[in-house]
Amino acid sequence: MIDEKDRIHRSHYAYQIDTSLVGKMVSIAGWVEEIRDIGKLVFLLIRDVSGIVQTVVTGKHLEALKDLTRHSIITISGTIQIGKAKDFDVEIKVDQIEIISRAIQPLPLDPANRIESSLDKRIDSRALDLRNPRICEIFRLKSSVTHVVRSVLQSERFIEVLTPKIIGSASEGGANLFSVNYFDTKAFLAQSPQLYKEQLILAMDRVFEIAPYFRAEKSHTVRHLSEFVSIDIEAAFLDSKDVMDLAEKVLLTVLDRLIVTLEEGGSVSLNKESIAELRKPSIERYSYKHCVDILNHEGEQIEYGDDFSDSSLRKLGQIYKGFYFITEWPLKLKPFYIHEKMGEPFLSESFDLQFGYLELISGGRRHHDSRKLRQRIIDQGLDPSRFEDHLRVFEWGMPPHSGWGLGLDRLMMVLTNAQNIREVVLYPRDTQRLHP
Ligand code: AMO
Repeated sequence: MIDEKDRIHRSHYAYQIDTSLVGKMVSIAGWVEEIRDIGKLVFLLIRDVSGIVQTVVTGKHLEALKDLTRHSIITISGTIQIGKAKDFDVEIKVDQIEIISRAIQPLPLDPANRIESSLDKRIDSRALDLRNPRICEIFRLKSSVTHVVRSVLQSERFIEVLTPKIIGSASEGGANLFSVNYFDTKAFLAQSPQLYKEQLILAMDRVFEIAPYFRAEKSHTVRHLSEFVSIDIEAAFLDSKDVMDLAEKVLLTVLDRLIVTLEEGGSVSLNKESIAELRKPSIERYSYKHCVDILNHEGEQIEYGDDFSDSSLRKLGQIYKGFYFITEWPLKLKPFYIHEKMGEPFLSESFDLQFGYLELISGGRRHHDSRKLRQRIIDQGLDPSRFEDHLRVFEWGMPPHSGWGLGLDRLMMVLTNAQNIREVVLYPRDTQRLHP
């Protein structure tokens, strides 16, 4: 039988080591962030996912440190004592030490950030990059954000679903599709859950999905990836305004929860003031027509019906900082499933949610009449025979419905003030990157 004293296991995470434990034996496990050799003793700074602890190694235990490299995985048992270092109230006087897994030297990057690495280099070695607590925090935050979104939507009676990612025909029109060999035929990677989420409200009334989607985006920008995560909702008997209200509720709840997290001192990668500044009582709504007028007034030359170029959106983003909706886009700029505005057939019951120049959400009311939907597919130059599986569902009693898709990665850019979407995606995929 193994004597309990000989067993090295983790009794505490770093964040739990404090003055209340002085005189107690603890065992921690983590990686060596720093080795400070001052002769008769060595200070090892051990980091784990929760924080950092100082440990003091003396006497016979120094032998174990021969060949020890930074970032090696180590377990340490010892007694907590009051420390003299200004950064640590307490330290662990080492009684037992085991080097579990040695890290090579030199490592491809220094997660402690003493030597700065480019974003590309960091992504090349992402697993190691995440040992930087600021970077790891972005992804902990992303996990909290999806948690909050889920709880808001579930409290509104939405059912979480997962729709196929390998599909037989395009969901958003033909462009930007990745094709894959699917046994003896050709399949595609889903660009969005659009058609499935609409079909599901036939019986399920309200559905949402949080999942990755795939677009063969040729342009290399700081806001487009070939694989991105979207939060999609679809709801029966709600109109465009209703689902805009819901988007606003989701967003403001996310901001409120983040503000609470920050007040509790819970995040290193967020700035409380900047999040609080984003949290307005409500989100302004401007019509497309209003935005065209404003932009033309600012010297842009836009005809009603034109889409906004990148430079127009950047100008608009300078005028309307923070979150705002652009509503009632020209119908011709919107996908076939979007419903026209009642009484104004050239406009649509649609909206985008912007943050400055960045589009975060698009959504709107959908067609629920199968004949109109078929006609819109034809009008957009698409082949209705490719949509038969979808169109037949609309003959089984389809309720009026609306929905939206929110780019989670783009939302994380806003919340963490990242200038490049690749900062907030673990393993980004783009025209130039398929590894790691
Ligand atoms: P849309 O194509 O506008 O709408 O996509 C919805 C949201 O997803 C995000 N997004 C992207 N993020 C990163 N990289 C990309 N290549 C990328 N493409 C889109 C954006 C965007 O606002 N079916 C509709 C939604 C709906 O009407 O319900 C759709 O897919 O934040």
